[in-house]
Amino acid sequence: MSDTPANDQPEEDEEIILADLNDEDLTAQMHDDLYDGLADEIAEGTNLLLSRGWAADKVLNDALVEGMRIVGIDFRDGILFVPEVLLAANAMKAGMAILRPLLAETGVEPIGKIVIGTVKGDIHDIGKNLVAMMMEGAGFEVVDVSVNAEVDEYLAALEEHKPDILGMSALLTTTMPYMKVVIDTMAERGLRDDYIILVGGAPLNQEFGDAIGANGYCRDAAIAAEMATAMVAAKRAA
Ligand code: B1M
Repeated sequence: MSDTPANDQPEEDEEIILADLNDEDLTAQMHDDLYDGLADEIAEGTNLLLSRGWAADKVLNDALVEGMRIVGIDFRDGILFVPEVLLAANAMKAGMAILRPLLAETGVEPIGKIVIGTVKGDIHDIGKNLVAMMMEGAGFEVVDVSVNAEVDEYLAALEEHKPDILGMSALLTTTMPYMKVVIDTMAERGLRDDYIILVGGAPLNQEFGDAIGANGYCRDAAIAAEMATAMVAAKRAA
């Protein structure tokens, strides 16, 4: 029996030369590389597509956002887990870092803006960071107020950045009530209806989201990005 690979099948570890691929195959390969969290390859693919005359927003949408959409589906369905998604998000950021100045230059508008942070008393940031990255992948500009965010920090960020969405994360049953403090303070100051408010975090559920007056409870980062996209589109259409 021969130990050579069957016919024309490439060997498992055969190196793929991105520059040798046509645009369609390169885009498909970038989806795979994003899925596998290969930041260097994503940066190389992004530069290659740009060098072939692709507009920055086309590279963003067809190569990166589409790749991240596939990652998001498998994350939602339990096929990919947090470490893989963080690597994919990191790879996406490598491409975004190249595209960001070009997008700004050509005046391509983000589809919306979100201020996001983990609430006061809570330093869990992995889920919040994933949501931020997924939001970036979906085309949002993200302002991250980090962790342990007090109501005044949220309000200052809303005032300064004028986002469409306020996103809040909480991982502790002791900190999740603080979301209501933020929403109530916004209501007291007549700001509540100016923003779409999305909340998430492991101990939350839909009932809690409804009870505190959020516009949406997001079970995971993929749902958060989907919900944000749909709600901003609806707000723009209204
Ligand atoms: Co802590 N911790 N922790 N912890 N920790 C939990 C949350 C806990 C459930 C563990 C347990 O006991 N089983 C428990 C809470 C119990 C409770 O409240 N009933 C707990 C505790 C008790 C604590 C301490 C109090 C422990 C101590 O010191 N005695 C302490 C509190 C510190 C503080 O915040 N003040 C503490 C500390 C820590 C570490 C620092 C060690 C570390 C955090 C590191 C970091 O974040 N940089 C940590 C970790 C890692 C966890 C667990 C193990 C994992 C959390 C995580 O990152 N999950 C956690 C147990 C668990 O949840 N299974 C636990 C992965 C992440 C991707 O999921 O954050 O749920 P998640 O985010 C998801 C969704 O929820 C949603 O999308 C994300 C992605 O799909 N989502 C949003 C989240 N935020 C969103 C915001 C949105 C939308 C969607 O806005 C639009």
